[in-house]
Amino acid sequence: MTKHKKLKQWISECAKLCQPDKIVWCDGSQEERKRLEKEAFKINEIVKLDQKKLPGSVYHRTAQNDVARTEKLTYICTKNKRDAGPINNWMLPKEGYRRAYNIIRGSMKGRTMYVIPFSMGPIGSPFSKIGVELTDSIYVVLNMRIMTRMGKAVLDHLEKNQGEFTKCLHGKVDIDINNRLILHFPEDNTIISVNSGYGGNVLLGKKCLALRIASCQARDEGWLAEHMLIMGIEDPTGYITYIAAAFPSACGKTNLAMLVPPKGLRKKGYRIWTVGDDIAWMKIDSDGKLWAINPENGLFGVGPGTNSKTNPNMMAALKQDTIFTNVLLKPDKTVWWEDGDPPIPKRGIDWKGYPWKPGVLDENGKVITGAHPNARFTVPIQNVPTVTNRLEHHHGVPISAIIFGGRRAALAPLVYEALTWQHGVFMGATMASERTAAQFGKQGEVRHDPMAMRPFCGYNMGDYLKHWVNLGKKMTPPPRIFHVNWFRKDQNGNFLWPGFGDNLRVLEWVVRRCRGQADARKSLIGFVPHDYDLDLTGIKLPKNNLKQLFSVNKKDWAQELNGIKEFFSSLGKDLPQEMWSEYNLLKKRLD
Ligand code: GTP
Ligand code: SPV
Ligand code: MN
Repeated sequence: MTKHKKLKQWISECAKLCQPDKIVWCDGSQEERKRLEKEAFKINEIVKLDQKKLPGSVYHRTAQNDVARTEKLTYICTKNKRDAGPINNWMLPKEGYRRAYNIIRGSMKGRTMYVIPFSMGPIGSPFSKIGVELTDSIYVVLNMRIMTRMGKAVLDHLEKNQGEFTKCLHGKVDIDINNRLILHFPEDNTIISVNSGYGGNVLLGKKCLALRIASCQARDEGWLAEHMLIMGIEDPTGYITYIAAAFPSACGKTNLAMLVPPKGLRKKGYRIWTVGDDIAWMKIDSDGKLWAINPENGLFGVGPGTNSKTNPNMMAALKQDTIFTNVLLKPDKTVWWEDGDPPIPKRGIDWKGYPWKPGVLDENGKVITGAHPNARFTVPIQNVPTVTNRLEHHHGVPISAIIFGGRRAALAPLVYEALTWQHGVFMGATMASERTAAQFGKQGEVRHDPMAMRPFCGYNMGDYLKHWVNLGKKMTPPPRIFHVNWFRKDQNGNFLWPGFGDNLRVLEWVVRRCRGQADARKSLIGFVPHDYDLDLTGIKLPKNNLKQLFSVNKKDWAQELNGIKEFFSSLGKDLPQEMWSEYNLLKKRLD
């Protein structure tokens, strides 16, 4: 079985609890993949797609009640409530284990329990963390194969060092939303997920380990685990500047990380390198600089809206070896989603499994979509044409700028730069965004989402912000911090900024700021580019748009300040004093 004592003991305890018929150790081989796919085809857990048009790709549908992360059912279990903080759902560890064990007990009778040893980060890197996920879902195994480095090499490494690992237990049970729980035990380095089959709830290396558990480890060990993309921007001289950017779920990380430079900038010689699209682990190295790795090995991206115009690199990546979840299945055994590549199919089977035709309305008069708005694809990062060659480098890449951003129809300008690190932390702490389909709840509602970590910070939000403030003092110098908003709209509800590839026009200014090559103007809220600092060659942007994109409306900001005050107050006395000082400074500037 294994020479790792603790692992052996934990697995036998879980087997006794869940009572699977069989235990299968995953080695990560191609033979294993073929075998598991075959088994899953047989029980209809996945569907084989046309192997000429989409070689190596498969299709999966989740239960209708199980299409996004369920934040209400996600808990941090700590001995003291204070450690989970005012934002997280909290439970006592004892209570958490009792409830989860009662749900999962005996639930794997007649099923197989798969053992997945996986590494977040290159195996053996000082950044990396190992986890072992036990699951009764072949879909989870097939996804973990893509999303992480997994199998025999990881187990060998773990055994050699008798090292620590995160215990990740997942059981589908009955996919019953009323008994669904996603529990994190940072004090025990343990995760338990029951009654779900949706990515963010069950690919336990991703949000659960690499953010919620890792953020606690990062607090204790002095680094950062963040909901950020990482990309390299190569300028015309061949110099690559690396940036990390935090946007809430479904707000553009994947798209930005692999953007195609618009013609003018491409001609100048700009090139993009994709390092990661969702998670960044960042550490201060002996040079006093912040270095980052992407702990993942694949992308779990949003389908709808992805097409050859908005994201040609992703469309190229999806040509093979992809798992498509909750998209439209076409009669020719290929796939499609809303705002995907034309033509719109004449018919197909929708994400719920029903026959579908475009334009048909439901009983409420709403168009029935072929794909769920949070339909996703799972694809190896090596498929992306712009993938960096630094992915396996144990030291990662040096980060020059950190970018925060959200989906704000009003208020936030296209881009502005923090005056200091501490001001930048305040900008991140006061981020707000409209809710998207990536999580259950009222869509479009603006909510505060500090550093895009509201659903993912595994400890007290106040302590988390204090950690950010403190780390800034240890770097020489710290990265510059920026805020962007690709989603500002005009009075008629149209986006003022074209977005996607054109976002590089903003990033060019960011990069040039980092390299001391670009000027800025000081506004009330931070540094902004002069009109002449943004290269708008070849873009058809109405003149008034730029003015609107950068307008700072005092009345709107006064209202924003009220919202910030209310939000900060809700964080209680754990919020670091530095955040209130920045609040007062901004208030003074605006008065
Ligand atoms: P998660 O995987 O949930 O963390 O999301 P993400 O942050 O990676 O978001 P993603 O890049 O998948 O984009 C989500 C949605 O935003 C898609 O529908 C995109 O088409 C849309 N989007 C991305 N970038 C832009 C942009 O610059 N402008 C506009 N208007 N829409 C964008
Ligand atoms: C997100 O919701 O931020 C995602 C998708 O990246 S999930 O893995 O489901 O959390
Ligand atoms: Mn995400």
